This record gives sequence, structure tokens and C-alpha cells, in this order.
Amino acid sequence: MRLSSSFIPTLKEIPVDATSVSHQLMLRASLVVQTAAGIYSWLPLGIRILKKISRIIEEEQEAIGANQILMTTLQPAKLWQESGRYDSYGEEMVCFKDRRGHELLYSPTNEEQATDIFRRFVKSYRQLPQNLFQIHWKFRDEIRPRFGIMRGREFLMKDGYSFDIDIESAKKTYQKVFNAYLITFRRMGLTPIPVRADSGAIGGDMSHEFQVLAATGESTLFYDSLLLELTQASKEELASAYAVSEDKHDPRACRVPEDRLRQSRGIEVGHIFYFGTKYTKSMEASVMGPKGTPIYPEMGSYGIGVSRLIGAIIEVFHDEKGIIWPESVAPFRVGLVNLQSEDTACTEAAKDLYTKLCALDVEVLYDDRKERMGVKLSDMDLIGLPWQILVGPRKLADGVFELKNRKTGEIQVLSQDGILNFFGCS
Ligand code: P5A
Repeated sequence: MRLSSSFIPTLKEIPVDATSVSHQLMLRASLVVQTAAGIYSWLPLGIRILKKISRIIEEEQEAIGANQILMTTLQPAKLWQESGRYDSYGEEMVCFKDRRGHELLYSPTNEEQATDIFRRFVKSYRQLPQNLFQIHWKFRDEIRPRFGIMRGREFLMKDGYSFDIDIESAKKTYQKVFNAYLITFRRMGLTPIPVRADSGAIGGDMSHEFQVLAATGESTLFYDSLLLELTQASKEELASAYAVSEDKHDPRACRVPEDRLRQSRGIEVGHIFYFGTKYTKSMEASVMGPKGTPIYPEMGSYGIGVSRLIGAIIEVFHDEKGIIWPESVAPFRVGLVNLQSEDTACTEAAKDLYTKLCALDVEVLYDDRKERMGVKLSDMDLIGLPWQILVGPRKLADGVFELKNRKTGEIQVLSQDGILNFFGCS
């Protein structure tokens, strides 16, 4: 994509009302723009990152056999009246009436709706297990929206809902999702710490949060340093690991040997719940069991804060110049900067390289603007693409380009073939 014709309106100044680093950088790099308190519109760079994150989540959900659906953002209140949550959920839920006087609500979560879809189609235990997920917008009228999209009122969530024949099978599903979450977050460059948690408004008696360690996190965590090893485990190791050990994951119980106890701040990027038959019973979602009598499937629900993840990733990966995206979620893999747009040789060489990189399917953001070199370089650092190719007259006279690693600052000097080889093969 050419920067001159794209909508990436970066800001030089730090917005005054942005208090966290990720909030400041998201506004400055023009990922989002605030529409109202806790409500943000997404701009082109932001959308590209949301898509990258969503794709990783989709791949890991598909890998464990979950099926993607897309529910509505508006739900009839009567579904929540059936489950009994309509009155208990509280003021975070926004409700209103349509012109016919029917009560609707904007989804803060979708356990009821998923249970309703399930009960319409699944009639026999032979159709179990089922695991449905979506990636969709939620609205929660948070009392104190803050840190930009990290605690927003409107936010993007991956929410999954599983239905199993019995407790044993439901716990296996829970474990599968648990493992998939570790892999999902790791693919984004993060080190997730699973922590035993309260189930709150969702309900149930088993629940884990996935926390990303970051100095600016909202939660204080005590954790077993062994957990960091667990998060490094391979897919195969995870598949053969332990049931979820409740003691080991309960830092608040402090049953961890002192030399392994660590304290940090954390950002909750995921939260999973097992709550048995809470919704299937209250919403009469029974299926015919193996003995010919109806049974109520055992349920779990599984959330990932998709939009919050962008803030969490930035909190972990940034420096004083801007964002440093891990390759897997970067909006583009490389930024191509023409340092001298007045110089015909530079412009020709940059254009040629751009065309060739695009032909190799490399995602390139080409800064072809007629801007000062300093502005281009600081914008590129702010946006934080993993690689920068700098096209300048002096190096070009020797037939080479500079390839800069945004994270390390390391510069390699390469010919056009060297660059193409680097991106085509690595
Ligand atoms: C699980 C899926 C649920 O809602 N029902 C469906 C369950 N869980 S949760 O913990 O309440 O939310 C899941 C994840 O969503 C993110 N999140 C938020 N992100 C941004 N702004 C918010 N206000 C917000 N609230 C929740 C978190 O990452 C959370 O783990």
C-alpha cells in the first residue's frame, strides 16, 4: 500500500487525555479514533491488526474443532429473562425497546443466544459435543472506561460456547480450549499466565483468566515461575499435559514455594468458564440421552479480548519511538521508505522494489510521500512495522539498500536481490 494514498493520519503530539502508553500510541499511530467515552472507531492500520489477531484465533479454534458462527449484536430480552440474567446482570447491559415495544439488548456476552441456537438444532446426545465461536462486537456500559480500547464500552471479543454430554467430557473440552489459548497468545508473541479466577456474572465454579505480564496492567498477579515454562511448551507437550491443576494455578492461595513465587502486573486478555447446566437447564435445552431420557448438556464459555489484545501487545512491545509489532500481528511486514522523494534514482528504485515485493506477496507499506526524511523515519518508527527498507541516494549509488530491524535497530546493507531473497525466502 502506498502511504500517499492511504488513510494513516499519524499524530506528532501525545493526546492529552491518553494516560497509558498503548492508548497514546494507538491514537498517534492512527489505529483508532475516539467517538465517545470508551467507544472507538477503527482506522485502516487498526483493522489490519484486528484481522491478523482474529485470523490466529480462528486458526487455533478450528484446530480444536470449534465452528465459527456470527450471532447478532442485538438480542431479544426474553432470552435473558429465560436464563434469569436479565434482572441480575446489572447496569453494564444496555437495553431498549423497538417500535413494537419489544425489549432488546446490545450483547454484553452471548451465552443465552448460543444456547438458543443450540437447542433449536441439537436434539440427541449423538450430536454432542458442539463448540461454537464467533468474533463480534460487545457493548458493556463500563462504569469507568479507560486506557482506550483496553477497557472500552464497545469492544471486539472472541466468544465460544461448548456443549458436552457429561462433566468429564466438558472438562476435556475446557482443557482443550485452555491449551489452544496458550498457543494462540504465544503466536502473538505474548507469554500468557493462566490464573484461577472468579466466574462473576457468567457463573459456574471453574474459571481461568489468561494474563499478560505488563507493568501497566490493571491486575496484580502472584504466580508460580513454573508457569512461564508451561507457556513455552510445544503443542504436542500441551496436548499430553496435566489436567488443569487447581492448586498450581492459584497464586492467591500462595501454595507456591517461595523461591518460585513471582509478582507482576497483568492484563487479562482471555477468560474461560465451566458452568455446567446453568443455561441448558434454565433455558430447557435438553437433548435425548443414551438411556432414552432427556439430559442437560454441560456448558463452558471462552472469551478473548480481541481489541484489548492490541493494547496489551503494544504495552509489551514498544520503545520511546513507538510500537514494535511482532511479525505475526503487524499490519504490514515491511515499511519501504524513499528518503529522497525529489531524487529520480531513489524514486525509481523504491518503486521497482515495491512492485517486486508486492509480486512476492510481501505486505509492504510504501512511504512515497513528498515529506521530509525525518518525518518519514519517525512515522515509520511510530507505526512499528518489523522491518524498514531505506532507499537513500548514497547507498543507492553503490547499488544497495538499508534493511533495518525495528526491534533491534540492526541494519543490514543489501542489494535488491538480497532484499527480495530475504523477504521471499524468510
Ligand atoms: C466468555 C465468552 C465472557 O464474557 N462470555 C463469553 C464470557 N467473559 S469476560 O471475561 O467477561 O470477557 C472476555 C474477555 O473480553 C475482554 N473484555 C474487554 N475488553 C475490552 N473492554 C472491556 N470492557 C472488556 N471486558 C472484557 C477481556 O479480555 C476478557 O477476558
